Amino acid sequence: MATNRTFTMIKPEAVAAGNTGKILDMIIEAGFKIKALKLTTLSKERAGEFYEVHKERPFYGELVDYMSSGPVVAAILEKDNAVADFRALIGATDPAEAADGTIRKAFAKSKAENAVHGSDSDENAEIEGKFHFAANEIV
Ligand code: RTP
Ligand code: MG
Repeated sequence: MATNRTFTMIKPEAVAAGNTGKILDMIIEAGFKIKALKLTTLSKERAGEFYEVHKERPFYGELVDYMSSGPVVAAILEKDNAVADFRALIGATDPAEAADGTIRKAFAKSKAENAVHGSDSDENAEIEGKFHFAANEIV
């Protein structure tokens, strides 16, 4: 995957609340092109693997339970400076600290249930995209 791509998931509580369309609209309006998209449910095992980097953190068990609690929408997005620009669009992890106009400010319920994931580096964007999508599912 090129370095102008990032990976996102719309997290279970945001999908369940019916916010998928509004969140995708904000992403597209911000200039990102959708290169892959799917509705899927993560098993506990897959959610644990996805967030393995946080294995030693106190919230890991809660995070795995949450991310496997219902369908998520996974997507690969393309834009110049995709990783950093998408992190800016989603806002701070804790919605109480997220800036106005960000997706988390608009839709996150709490620091844990915070509506969206965004890759934190080009390297992780590629790993995470490949974790969710086969080559023939990416345009
Ligand atoms: P993400 O990876 O999902 O884009 O979120 P992030 O970079 O902003 O935050 P990160 O530190 O990577 O944490 C991953 C996710 O774990 C949950 N979390 N809960 N209860 C807590 O204190 C806590 N801290 C983090 C959130 O769902 C966070 O997005
Ligand atoms: Mg993170």
